[in-house]
Amino acid sequence: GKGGYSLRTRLDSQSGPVDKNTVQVITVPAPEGSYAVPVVKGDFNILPQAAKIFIAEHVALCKPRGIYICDGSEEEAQELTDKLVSRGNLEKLHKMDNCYLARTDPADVARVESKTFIVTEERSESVPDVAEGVKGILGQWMSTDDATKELAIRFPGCMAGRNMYVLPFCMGPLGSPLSRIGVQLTDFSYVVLSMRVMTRLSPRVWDSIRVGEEFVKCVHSVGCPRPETRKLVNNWPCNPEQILVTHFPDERLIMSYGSGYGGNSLLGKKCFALRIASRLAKEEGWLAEHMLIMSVTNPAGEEKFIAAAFPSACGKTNMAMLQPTLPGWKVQCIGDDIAWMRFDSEGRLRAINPEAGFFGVAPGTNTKTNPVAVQTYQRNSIFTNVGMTDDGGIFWEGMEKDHDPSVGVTTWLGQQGWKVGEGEGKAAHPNSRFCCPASQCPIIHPKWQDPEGVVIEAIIFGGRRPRGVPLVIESLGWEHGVLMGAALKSEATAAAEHRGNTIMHDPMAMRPFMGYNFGHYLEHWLGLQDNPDNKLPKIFHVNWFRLDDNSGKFLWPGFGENIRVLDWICRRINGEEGLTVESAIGLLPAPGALDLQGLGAVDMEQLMSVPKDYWQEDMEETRHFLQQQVGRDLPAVIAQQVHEQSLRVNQITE
Ligand code: OXD
Ligand code: MN
Repeated sequence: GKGGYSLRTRLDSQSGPVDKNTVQVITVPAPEGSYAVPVVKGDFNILPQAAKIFIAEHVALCKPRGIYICDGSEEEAQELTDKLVSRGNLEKLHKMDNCYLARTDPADVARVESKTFIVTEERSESVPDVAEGVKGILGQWMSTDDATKELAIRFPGCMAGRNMYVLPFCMGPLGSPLSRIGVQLTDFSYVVLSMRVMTRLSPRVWDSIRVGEEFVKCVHSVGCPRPETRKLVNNWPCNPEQILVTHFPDERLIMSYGSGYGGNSLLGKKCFALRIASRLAKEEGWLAEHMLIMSVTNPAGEEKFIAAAFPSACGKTNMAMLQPTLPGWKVQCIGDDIAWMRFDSEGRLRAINPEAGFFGVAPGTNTKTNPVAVQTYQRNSIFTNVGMTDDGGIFWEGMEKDHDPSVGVTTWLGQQGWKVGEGEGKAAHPNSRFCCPASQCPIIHPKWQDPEGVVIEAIIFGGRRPRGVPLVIESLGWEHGVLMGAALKSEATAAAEHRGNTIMHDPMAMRPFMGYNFGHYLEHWLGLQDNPDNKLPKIFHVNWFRLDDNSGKFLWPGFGENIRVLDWICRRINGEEGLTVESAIGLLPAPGALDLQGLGAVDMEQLMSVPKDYWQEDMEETRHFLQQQVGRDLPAVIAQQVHEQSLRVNQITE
């Protein structure tokens, strides 16, 4: 490649005997002489050459004690599960059906954004040209040289005494032209079990590689070679001081070290399906976005597909599984976190969910906020860092009404006898998760695995905005819609280290997941309008979280009642007239256009108001943010959109 990270070793095909009764042994050239390793499961010889080389290079580097080639089968999952149970990494949840609980080292509980980097030759490929003296928040760049050095400190010998699991996986339905394949190497079987839920883990991927399909190379190590020098907590292997998550988009390579937790270790998700994929998408003219995909069907049976981007922990999973309160309406779910979208030959925007499972934030999920998710995770699911009830069920904050208070809870920290309302601290970590197969979702869309994808007709952006931002706004056009996404902000959640009430920028909900320069990303979005054949979806902004200025209570009930907003959006897609009034910040529902029947009192005037002073300040802040953070890479079209909206805001008469 362009001088990128590479071991430059060769596999001279020294694989051992193929006799079923003898162990296959692979010998690879390593810096200090050849290194031999047994294949403890699978047949190395039948793998495609490109995969053999990838594995051999990393065997030479990481020095595992065995190679375990996964096939994704039930039996394999059972074997790995049993082993993790016997080692105390997993605990069976007896009240549920084939469900397990994992407790991590409390030092390994979250995506580590500060240790996450995009590695390219040129800085400008990865991050925008920020203003002098400004710390960029739209991704972090590391030079190839620095990354090579950092990895050389960590990876050599990092899998000593552990198996290297080899996972062939597909993001998106197997065989779909919109899907992409990858191979992950990992030294932690919890990661194998989770990847088996979240991706299509299948030996069919080897066939695709054999016929020359490009695969994303994913290398993951918990960074705990044996004999262990670091005392494990909860027997959870990790190396928090040394965490490093690096992406090499030019080489389609991810190298992640030190963490066993979700986004850091399930490399198909954020690392591949967002960071690497957004780069692929830029090169190839499609979109990889942090968006749910849902379908909404009205009482007349008319169906629309919608994609929606919200920053983490804004209720994206809840919205993807919304239970409409309006009679006759139906919502079905295609995905809750990531959308891959591409215009087809007829100019329709086709979307697939690249994932096969839900990896949802547990706290706050209950039979009221998301009854569908509750049904989905009753079987074949892995819970991480939640509380466990004495009768072998699960518990977390927000589940109080679904829980018998006389039953004790063991907290995520292993503290026994914790009781609701009495126990100190929290039962579950705020970032605790459920990991469950999407196929179990009772409202999963029949087309959720359709290789063609579904046709997206609206894109929704949203965030937690306690002040100033109306319930729903329709953009004035594509460019204005891209500004809505670029200016996306949300209130920091209590789970984060940031102080409450701070509103943080999270452009396109992609701030932690950008795979390349955000200015170029905006150009890419704007460029989609250059093809006159493209049927661009309408763009909206929603805010379920506006507070009453006097009482401080939510102005809008949210959850299932959000169908009323989706109803309006669907009618707007159909081009229904008379539904809007123009405001300085976009089109708002005309009085009476939202179906509010049976809702009780809602202060629509406050909910829809566009306060001049708030928006003057907001536009100034947005302009400043884009200038500072995107700097010279900010497309002129977006700067112009900011300018025009500022002028409109200045003309508000109150
Ligand atoms: C997630 C996230 O886990 O956005 O989906 O953090
Ligand atoms: Mn997410």
